[in-house]
Amino acid sequence: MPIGDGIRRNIAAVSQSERNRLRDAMIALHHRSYPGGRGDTPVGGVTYWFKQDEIHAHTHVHGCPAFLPWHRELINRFEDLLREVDPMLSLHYWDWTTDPHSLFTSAFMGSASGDAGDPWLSAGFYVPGATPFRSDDEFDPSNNPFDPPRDLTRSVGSGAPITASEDASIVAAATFPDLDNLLTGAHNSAHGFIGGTIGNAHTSFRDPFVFLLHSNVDRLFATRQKQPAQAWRLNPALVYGTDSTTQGSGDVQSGDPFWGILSPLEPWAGAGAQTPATGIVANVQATRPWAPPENEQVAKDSTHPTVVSPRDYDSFTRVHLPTKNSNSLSQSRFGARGNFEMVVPLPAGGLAHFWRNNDAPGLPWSGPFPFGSSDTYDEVALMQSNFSSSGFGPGNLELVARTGNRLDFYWRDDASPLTWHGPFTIANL
Ligand SMILES: [Cu+2]
Repeated sequence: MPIGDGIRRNIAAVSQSERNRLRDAMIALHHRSYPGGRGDTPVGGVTYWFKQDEIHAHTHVHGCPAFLPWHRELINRFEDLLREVDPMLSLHYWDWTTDPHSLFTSAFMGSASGDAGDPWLSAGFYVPGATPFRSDDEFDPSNNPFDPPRDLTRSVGSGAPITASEDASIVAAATFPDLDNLLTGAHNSAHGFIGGTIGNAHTSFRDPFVFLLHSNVDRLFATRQKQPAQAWRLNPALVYGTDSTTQGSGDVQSGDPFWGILSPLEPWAGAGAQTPATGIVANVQATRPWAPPENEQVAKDSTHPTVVSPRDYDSFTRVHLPTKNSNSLSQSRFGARGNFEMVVPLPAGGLAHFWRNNDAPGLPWSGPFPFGSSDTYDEVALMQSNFSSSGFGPGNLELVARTGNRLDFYWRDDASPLTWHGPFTIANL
């Protein structure tokens, strides 16, 4: 599992040394601050770490259509900050169908019950008895995001909060509103299961574990988008279904804002980015540096390609693309122009056929169509011959696949139903 490949992994499978680097990068974010000082309006000098809680508190994107895309933007930006510290890192996830207790140590996420303690206490993520301090009431007018909270607590339940079959229902959700509903429910249960600071929607982003939890929320959203033959879920115009035209309304100060898919992603878009066309959520506080004097606003909404396209997770189905000089791609005589045909080894074993219709508008690829033995192949060579099952062409596909020192032969009829035959072992060298 190479560090630095950009893939977000199940944190349970990540090495201790990489976990240490992730922890150290989070702590380093508390040693970097945005410009300005505590008494500025809007407040300046907030550390990159405390900024996460400030962002969350100034927007409260929950129970509304923008919940999933907004949190995707938040964690992607957080991953980018981690990579400013250590470019090799990815924001890994907690698989909430598994018991997280092994993560709650003083070397990684802190205690599972009571005070979180180290590593966060000595890093200053919370300061018992601090004055001034950030209270748990987000709407307390004297609350300043510059200040530390006085505590960070947990009361992790036993076992795991969500079952594999619940995850499967989330991924199988027919519509975006169904997905949003199911995933919100599981997410709420996961927050409650960890308990303490993360169990309160107003303080949850004071606990670093929230990013491992939200990476998993995002992974399930992404996994549904990446289901085979559902490419429309990666299309900004289609992914949100009947939620696509929802506008913002409500009020952050009331604790009940409603963020639509048309809403700009706040606070990064700047407090003035909302218009009657996007709908308006009232009382969004200006948040630096996406406000004067830095003015680093970025105007995006949930349909922006960087929000619709997920980052990479280890649980996606993926294929090993050929890296050697294997002729796994060729142009056949199927169709008028000749389709492209490709066969690649699957990481879990077997082979998969893809083809591109070179006569259709948009030149669409189809596949993967798995076939073959369960052996893990290293490379393949593919061609179309003038043998013909139909008797009159266009020609069968012929394939040699190598696993270790063994060469296997497969062939596919050029007549419906286009069946692959094999493996027939050619040689074991
Ligand atoms: Cu959450």
